[in-house]
Amino acid sequence: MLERTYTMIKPECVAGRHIGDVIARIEKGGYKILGIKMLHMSKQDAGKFYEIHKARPFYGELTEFMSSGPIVAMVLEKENCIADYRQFIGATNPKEAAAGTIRADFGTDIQCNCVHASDSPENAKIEIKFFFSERELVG
Ligand code: 3AN
Repeated sequence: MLERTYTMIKPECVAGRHIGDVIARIEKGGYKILGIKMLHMSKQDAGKFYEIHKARPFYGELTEFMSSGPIVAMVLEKENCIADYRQFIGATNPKEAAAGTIRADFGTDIQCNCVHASDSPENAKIEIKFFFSERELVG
């Protein structure tokens, strides 16, 4: 089934000038970019976006980090996009990510792991809507 996922290039990866590297991997991996924008989230925005992690001990640190600099937000489309893309980017901890994945190659640690990816169809819908209107996505 043709699916959409939400991904974002995190602040440390943007600051490290890896936007082009990550986008090249995504395109070569067969993912179609339906929408793309660069923005700097406020701490409040980051808090809302990561609301599902509110109870986790790293929530404060995570929202601080995600609002520390600009991010690149994207909507991707492919067959089985959500699960495939999570496999494609590698494990949350870059040290455990499979060789050749985006997180293994450009991530630093569990927080600075280069990219975010939606983890379910429900969350993909919510996350896409958080950043993009339908008008901002190509058909
Ligand atoms: P994923 O991004 O692979 O779905 P989750 O859902 O476990 O991973 O975590 C969401 C985000 O929270 C991660 N992308 C990571 O940046 C951050 N995170 C997860 N675990 C930790 C941790 N132990 N310390 C700091 N940040 C963490």
